[in-house]
Order: sequence, then C-alpha cells, then structure tokens
Amino acid sequence: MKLLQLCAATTVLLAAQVLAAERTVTLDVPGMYCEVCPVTVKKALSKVPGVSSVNASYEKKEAVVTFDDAKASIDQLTKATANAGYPSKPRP
Ligand SMILES: [Cu+2]
Repeated sequence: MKLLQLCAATTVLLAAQVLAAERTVTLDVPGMYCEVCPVTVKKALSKVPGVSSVNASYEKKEAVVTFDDAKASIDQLTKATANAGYPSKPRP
C-alpha cells in the first residue's frame, strides 16, 4: 500500500516536470496609485521562486509575470503582491 502511494506520488511528480513550462499571466493590481507602486509590486513578485520576469505598469494597473509553473503558482503570485500591500487577481 505504501509502495503504491509512493509510485503514484512519483508519477505525479514526473508528470509535473514534463509539463512544466514558462507561463505568462497578467495580474490586475487595482491598488497601485502612484508611480512607485509598480516598483514595490515588481520587487515582491520577483522574489517568488520560479518567476523569471515581471513587468508592472502603473498606468495599466497590471503586472505581467513570466514564471515556471512547476515552481510557482498564480496563487503564490497573488499572495506575494497581497503581502506587499497590493491585492491582485489574474486577468481572465
Ligand atoms: Cu505608489
């Protein structure tokens, strides 16, 4: 039974690695109210492991994030901005 579980876990892990890919997501960050805000948002997102690039725009109130979806999730990204004081949502 234990062995079976281990096998299943290994299979999932391998599948995740095979499917791992760079993804780009646009986050709506409505709380950015001046030109310094995107700098803070960018810093917070860049610290998330797996994030390779961040482009935050005050004018558009958005952050475009490229990340490795095997290392980071959209959930982690929105949490990182929220922790920095800027709640965000992925743009559909
Ligand atoms: Cu600001």
